[in-house]
Amino acid sequence: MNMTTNMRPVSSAALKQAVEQHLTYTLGKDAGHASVYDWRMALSFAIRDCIVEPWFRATRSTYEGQRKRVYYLSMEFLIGRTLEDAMINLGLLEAARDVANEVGFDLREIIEDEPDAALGNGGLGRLAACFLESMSTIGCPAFGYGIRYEHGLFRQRFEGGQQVETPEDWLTLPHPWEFARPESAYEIGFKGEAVDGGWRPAESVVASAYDMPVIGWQGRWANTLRLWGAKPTTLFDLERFNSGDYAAAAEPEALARTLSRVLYPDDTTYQGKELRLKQEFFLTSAALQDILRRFRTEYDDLAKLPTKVAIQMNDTHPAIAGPELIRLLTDVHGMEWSQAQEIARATLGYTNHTLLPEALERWSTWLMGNVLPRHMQIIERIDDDHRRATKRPAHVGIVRNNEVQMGELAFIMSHKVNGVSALHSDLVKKTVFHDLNEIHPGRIINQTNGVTPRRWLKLANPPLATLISDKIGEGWIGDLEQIKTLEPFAKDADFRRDFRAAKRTNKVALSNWVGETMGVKIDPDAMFDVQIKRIHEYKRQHLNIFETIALWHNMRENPNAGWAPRVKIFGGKSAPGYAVAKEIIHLINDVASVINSDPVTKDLLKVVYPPNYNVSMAERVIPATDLSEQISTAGKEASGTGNMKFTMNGALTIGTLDGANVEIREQVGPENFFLFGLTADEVVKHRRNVRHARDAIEASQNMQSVLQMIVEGRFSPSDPDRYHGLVDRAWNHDHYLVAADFDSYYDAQRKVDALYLDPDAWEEQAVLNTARSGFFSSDRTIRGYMADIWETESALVGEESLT
Ligand code: F55
Repeated sequence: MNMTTNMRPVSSAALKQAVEQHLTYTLGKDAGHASVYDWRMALSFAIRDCIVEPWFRATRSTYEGQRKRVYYLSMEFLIGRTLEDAMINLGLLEAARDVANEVGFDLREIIEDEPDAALGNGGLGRLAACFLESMSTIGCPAFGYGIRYEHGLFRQRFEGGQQVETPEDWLTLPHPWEFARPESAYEIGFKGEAVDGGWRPAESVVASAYDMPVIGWQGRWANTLRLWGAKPTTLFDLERFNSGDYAAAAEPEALARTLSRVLYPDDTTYQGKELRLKQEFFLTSAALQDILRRFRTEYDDLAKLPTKVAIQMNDTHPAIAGPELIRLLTDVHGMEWSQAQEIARATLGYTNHTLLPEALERWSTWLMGNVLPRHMQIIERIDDDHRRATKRPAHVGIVRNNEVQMGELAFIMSHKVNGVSALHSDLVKKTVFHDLNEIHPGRIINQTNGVTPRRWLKLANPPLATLISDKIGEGWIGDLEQIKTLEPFAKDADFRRDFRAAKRTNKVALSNWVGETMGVKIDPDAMFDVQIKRIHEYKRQHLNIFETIALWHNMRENPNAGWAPRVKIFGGKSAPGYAVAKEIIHLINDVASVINSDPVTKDLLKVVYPPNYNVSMAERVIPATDLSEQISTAGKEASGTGNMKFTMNGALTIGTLDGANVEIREQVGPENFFLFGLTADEVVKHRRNVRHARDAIEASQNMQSVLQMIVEGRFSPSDPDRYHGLVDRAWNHDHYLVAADFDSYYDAQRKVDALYLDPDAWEEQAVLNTARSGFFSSDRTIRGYMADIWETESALVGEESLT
């Protein structure tokens, strides 16, 4: 079979030859003894070879065209697997399948041998990965900058239903997608003292670059993800070694070893830990030094920086970029203060991903002054300048209560600040940055998130992707707006049948996987009702499990009332130190074991919670989902991006008016979305009533029964008191208004039941969800950033490709 990448046709035979060459000469393995790992490595190298040329071409074109470059600074890139994504974007999947079959392996097995690169916690990190892919697809010249964590997000196991964390070790085996660039290395200082217009650090490490190519759809363009690994500046402090202080002599090595060792596993609460601040500065300083070095090889006037460089800060984690850029421009390159400040501001943009107060980064002035003394001075001067220029009173500003407010710093040092959904951007203006918004009207804008349809539809859901392409051609893959041409087929009974068949194929595959990995039998004809995301009180997995208990209870009371059979599927990790989230996990698992062994409801209800939810698990579960749970307390979920993936894959959503749910409902039509719950405004008002939970529970027979069953120990018979704390919080400290929304949620679920029992009506709505998901492509989001923040243009305008 002949496959065409953009560069040149690659036949199965040619690919096979390339794979065998790598097996022999790169890996030194004999085909007769090669394992799945060996074939995976050989195939990865062969595919990687196909990326290198377009990668070079893109780099050359950017240099030659003197194009403006985008630099996306992020502490997290939640990439998942790379091999299949690369093969899909290069059009080599079928050729690879032939090769695998010929050498006696199943391509799926080879693909699944690759560990996930889990260099992120959740939505923020996965968004960064989708953005990289979209920037390559669109031809936006860009670099991602991040940290090459040796250990990504921890692995999750359940022991007695409780979360246990174990270290993740994706880098134990060689990583075929990276190119080490030891020649691109920068010294990163810490501590010491600020001296007259400069800084004498007391410790330092070296940031050493590792590059991963990021190939866009059809190989039209490729960008680079540059991850920094920490290396000791000197292996040994010789002076200390010679004086006999052996432990102190090894200190530089110790710091370097810890710096890029592990990803902080918190997705909301910031911790104020010194190592985290050092990691943030490590990433930011390495990136900025690299950016300025590259700029200076091409241009001589640093004043032109904002015309050729746009730097985006993914949340406040790299917000030290403001002071660091000023420091490099002034202390190192001799620019005058006010010009440096202007240049930095014109270059930087800041994306806000949360309003939760516990997530807003603040560093004590003591810690900041100790770890980054020169930056502390610069921050104070930025703060003074801003206060004077805007006549703000002394008690507001970046430095408040002996803490550096990183949100305020990022805002003041950026020319644009964006939220990630329409509702969220609105709330950003009204709440966290209310005052700054009045001082700088127009600086806050919205860029609603999106997800890449290559990974989240074409890769994850081959049955549906093929069906769509058969109907409307392949144009939707590179231009998701085209998917709206599917809309008329919602009325076509044959198409609905095929759409349903594609979903069923995915549900059968998921059922088999659940059976094999968890030993629980689930029925592919039951409704698959899914909530997968980090476990957090504001995301309200407890609302979902409470409703599950009520449903089970009512099914038992009246088993023949015409219930729609359901499988409740949960997935997600809790931050290791988040006790309440861990308790919710425990409860879900306890409820699952009771319900799954109940003979009365065995054909009506099952609850499954596969451990260690990650990107690869999402790719398995989302295409098999009928109902998407997006049930956060209104005003708390900045956007959500899982919600968009489900919509694309033809799931219906049950959700609150929160984050991007609002826009999903607008796009798919309110009649094709199950809405429930209080609005963001109502939530604020409701909380003023201190009895809000008590009143709601007393008015709800269902909710009372649920809490009664839990408190009696129905789900923890060996330890009946286990959930007394949880139930007490439901009555008395229900910050996320579970009780207030419970009845409305329960009722909406019964409407879901009714629709599911009418397959034709369900399928019509499901088709419309997919057909109207065009807005949620991250290609659209990136075009928005390019136009409104980065002021860059695609390098591919007027060109089909680079060839
Ligand atoms: C990670 C580290 C810290 Cl210190 C704080 C937050 C995080 C983090 O992972 N945040 C996160 O994932 N935020 C999410 O960003 C998504 C992309 O914009 C949103 O869709 C989602 O609503 C938001 O919670």
